[in-house]
Amino acid sequence: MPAFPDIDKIRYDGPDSKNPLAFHHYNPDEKVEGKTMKEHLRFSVAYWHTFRGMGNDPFGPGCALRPWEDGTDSVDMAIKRVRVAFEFMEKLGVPYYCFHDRDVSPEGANLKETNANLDRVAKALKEEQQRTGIKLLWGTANLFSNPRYVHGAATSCNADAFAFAGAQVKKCLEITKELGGENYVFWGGREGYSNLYNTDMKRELDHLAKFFHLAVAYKKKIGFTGQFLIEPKPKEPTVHQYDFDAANVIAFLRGYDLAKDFKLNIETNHATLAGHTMMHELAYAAAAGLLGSIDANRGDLLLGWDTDQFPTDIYLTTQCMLVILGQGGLAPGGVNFDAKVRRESFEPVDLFHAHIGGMDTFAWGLKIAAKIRAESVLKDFVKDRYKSWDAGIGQQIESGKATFEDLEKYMLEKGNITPNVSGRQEMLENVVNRYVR
Ligand code: XLS
Ligand code: NI
Ligand code: NI
Repeated sequence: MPAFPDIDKIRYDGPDSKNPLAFHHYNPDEKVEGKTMKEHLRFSVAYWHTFRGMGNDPFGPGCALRPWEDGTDSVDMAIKRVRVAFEFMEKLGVPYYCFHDRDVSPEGANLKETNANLDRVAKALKEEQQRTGIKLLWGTANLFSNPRYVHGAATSCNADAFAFAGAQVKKCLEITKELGGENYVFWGGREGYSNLYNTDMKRELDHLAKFFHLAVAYKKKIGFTGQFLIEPKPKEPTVHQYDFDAANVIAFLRGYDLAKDFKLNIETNHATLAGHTMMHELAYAAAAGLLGSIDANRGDLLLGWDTDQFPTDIYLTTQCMLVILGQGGLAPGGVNFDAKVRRESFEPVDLFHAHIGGMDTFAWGLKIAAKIRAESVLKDFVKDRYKSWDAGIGQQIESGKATFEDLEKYMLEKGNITPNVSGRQEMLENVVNRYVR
């Protein structure tokens, strides 16, 4: 029995189609800047939201209609759910998915049972991957839901929690490797603090770095070649998360000699929670050569938390794609929809509408960004704006030839300077609007 009997494979119908269950911009084989949309965007479905989210919020339980769920958290149900997930992803036409170990398979009475459960479910995941050709973008371990992680995992005051987390990540790395995962993500679910009165911050940060070094060592040991990614988030569930934002994570990685082994997975709603735009976070990570992948979603201007809504704003996706195209793409990373349907959108078909919208919005943003780049308007403006660095004193400073004495001599001769050029922000915003349609 199919889980979505009324839904056929979602097709590309073009921008003028009124069919809500069709793509209007995402045309997987269409080429943009020499690569297909499928290759550029590398879309992924998030198992946790789409197959485990029931719409619960702090004020009430989940009320999503998911006719295939039997209400148990059993391994049998987990395996049934795998079939549903792959039917969904196949009909949607996404090439990738992502999971936490605990999304796909339930915890047992102890680590041994838990691992055995995961092995059984992983077998079903592998079969479905082989049947459909859908691949694993990344795996990750849930180190935040179980009460054992109440004080965090790698940053817990309890060494046993660190040990359990290490064992859990070890297993999850093995499974991710077995399933051909192209990346592995660390999101510091409770790696932070709620109050500094009870916290040894220095010790916790050292432990977090230790945890990452152990993961790198094990990765090498088993020959897992996927990219390690850290996903910054400033707060929620803790008041302060240690992987606050891109700048913070990059400084941490460099300070603990980890920067060669990790890149960043940047999430829109986390960027805004940190008081940044998504474009800022992407540009910051890309500038360090560490932009690895993205969690695509958006927050709500009027709500202050990680609402994980599907992206529908073409300015946002245009800005994302400008940075992503600017660094030559995301692979082996991708665009993972870490996003969930609203509680009010409780029917199975809403899962399709949500993903179709997110995929179309990114495809549209890709097309717009490529047009902007083809006419080189922003690039030329920026190049020209910095031209004082291409010759004369600017060039001497950049190449390390000029000392403070040289700068003084130069300015004593020149006497004074006036602002050299307008930033033209409004004009450039108008220029971008010319392409956004
Ligand atoms: C939560 C995070 C989480 C990670 C994976 O806010 O976005 O879903 O992406 O652990
Ligand atoms: Ni995320
Ligand atoms: Ni998030």
